[in-house]
Amino acid sequence: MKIGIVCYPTFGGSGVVATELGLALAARGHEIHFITYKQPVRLELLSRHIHFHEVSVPNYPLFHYQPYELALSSKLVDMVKLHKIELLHVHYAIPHAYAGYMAKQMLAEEGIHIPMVTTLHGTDITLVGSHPHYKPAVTFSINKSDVVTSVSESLREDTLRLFNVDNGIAVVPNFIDVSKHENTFTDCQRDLMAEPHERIVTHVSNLRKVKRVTDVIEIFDRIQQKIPAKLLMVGEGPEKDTCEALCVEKGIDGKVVFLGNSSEVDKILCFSDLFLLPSEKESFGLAALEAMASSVPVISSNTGGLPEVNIHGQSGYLSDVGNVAEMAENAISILESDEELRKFKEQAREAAEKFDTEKIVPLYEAVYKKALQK
Ligand code: GMT
Repeated sequence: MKIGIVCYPTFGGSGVVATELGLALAARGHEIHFITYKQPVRLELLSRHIHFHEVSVPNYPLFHYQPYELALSSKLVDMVKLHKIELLHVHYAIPHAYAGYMAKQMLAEEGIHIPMVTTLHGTDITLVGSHPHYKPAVTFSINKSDVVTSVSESLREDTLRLFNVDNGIAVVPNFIDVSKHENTFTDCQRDLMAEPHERIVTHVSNLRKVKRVTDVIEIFDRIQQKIPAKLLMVGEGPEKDTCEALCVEKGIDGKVVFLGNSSEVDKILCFSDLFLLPSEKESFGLAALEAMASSVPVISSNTGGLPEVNIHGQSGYLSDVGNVAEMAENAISILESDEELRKFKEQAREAAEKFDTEKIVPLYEAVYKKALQK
C-alpha cells in the first residue's frame, strides 16, 4: 500500500511513533511517504520504500502568521497525485487532520478518493485541542476522518468526554521494537556516568510543566539521601533552568547531569536502573515503554494512559500525581536490594513485550483496510 504519513518531525512522542510506524510499515513492504516540514529526527535512512517530502511555507511580509495548514494541504494534494498515494495517516489532530481533510476535499473535486486515518496522541486532545480557540476545528476534523485511533483507552475516553464526537475511536497502543532494546549490559558505558556503587536514575522528556520535572528532582533528592545515586536528565525544554536552580538549592547539583536532547536514549537506558515519569498528564507514556523495553523499571504517576503501560507492582509503581514522597519510597524499595532490582528489571521487560512492533503494526494495517473500504 502507498501511505502518506503526516507528523511533527521533532523529538516529541507523536513524531517518534509516526516515524517508527513508517519504518515498520516499509519493512513490511509498504511504500511510505513522510510529508512534513523537516526530515523526522528518527528517520535517518531513506530507501526505496521510504520517501520524505518537505513542506515549505514561503515567507510573505503580509502574513503575521505563516499559513502552514495551507502549504501542507497543497503539498498533500500534489504528493497524492504524483506518487499515487492511496491513504493518508495523520498523527496529531492539530493542524494535521484539518489540513488532511482539506486535501481530501480538493482531491475529491478532481475525482480522487483518498481515505484519511487520524491518530490522536494526547496533548492534541487534553491540552491544546480542547482550548476554545481550537475545539470546533478539532471536533470537525475528528468527525470527518475516515478512521480515528487513539494511543490508549484513557485517551479514547478523554476524547469522547471532551468533544462532541460522532465517529468511533479505535484504540491502537503505541509500540516498540523490543528486539532493538535487548539489554545485554555488555557494551554500556556505565562508568562514564556513575561510580560502580551508585544507582542510575533517569528521566527523559521535553522538560515541560506537564512532565512535572521539579517532582523528578524532589523524588531523586529523597532517593539520594538513602542510596548513593546519580540522576540523568535527558531532553531540553522550558523547565530546565528551574530544575537546575532547584538542584543547586538542594545541594545535589553534583549528582544530577543534564544531558540535553539525545538521539542515543537507548544507550542511556542501557545503563539506567530506574526511570521517573511523574507527569501531570500522559496519554500513553512512550518514554516509560522505552525504558521498560530496556529492562528499566518505572516510577510514574497514575495519570491518563500510564496505568495501561506501567503495571503497578510489576514493571514499577504508580502513585497519584504530586505524591513525591510515595514515589520516592517505591523507588527506594526497588533500588535498595540487588535482588528486587533484578526482579523488577525482568518484569519491566516482560510488560513491554505486550507492545512489541510485531503485535501492534498489524493493527494499523487492519485500520487502513477498514478506511479503504469506506
Ligand atoms: O508529551 C510529550 O512528550 C509530547 C507528546 C506529543 O504529542 O508528541 O506526547 C504525547 O504523545 C505520545 C505518543 O503517543 C504519548 O506517549 C505521550 O504520553 C503524549 N503526551 C501527553 O499526553 C502529555
